[in-house]
Amino acid sequence: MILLGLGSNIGDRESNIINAIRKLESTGKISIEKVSSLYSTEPVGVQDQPEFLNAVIAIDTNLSPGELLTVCLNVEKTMGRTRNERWGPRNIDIDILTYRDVVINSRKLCLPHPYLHERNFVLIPLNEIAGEIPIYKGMSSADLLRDNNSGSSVVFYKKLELNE
Ligand code: GSY
Repeated sequence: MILLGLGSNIGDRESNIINAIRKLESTGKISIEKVSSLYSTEPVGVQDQPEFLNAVIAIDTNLSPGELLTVCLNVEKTMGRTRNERWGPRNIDIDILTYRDVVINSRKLCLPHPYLHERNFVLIPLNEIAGEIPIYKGMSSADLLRDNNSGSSVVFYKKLELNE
């Protein structure tokens, strides 16, 4: 399974996430298989910034991990994403969380995503669409959430409707 995390905390956050998913699909190289709900999430890292909306999607593609990263970065760029502060606010963020069972540790890309297992804003939406998939040391999001009840606040916001 290939899982992407999406987040936004500037502007129309819901439209930003929907537009990003549509743009990924409109490349013609990515099919969207599952989409989680949107969650309102407490900022992690720099805390003095607006709340995020986060979602996780499952996709399929013949793109390699590196090619997929390029597509994600291009979508961010076409949406006007500028990379200012490392952990700061952003209109859109698209992270590759897992790419099947591929492991990569390069300067440009680490797979699985290195913070995947400790971020409630990823684990909770991921658990909605792929709760049984091993994502970290053989553990699933369901296992990780069971062991971790001290994380940052994540609250259901609304179902994500792509066809409106
Ligand atoms: O790495 C994703 C960007 N990001 C987020 C996010 O998407 N959601 C929350 N809640 N906090 C975050 N901190 C960073 S950086």
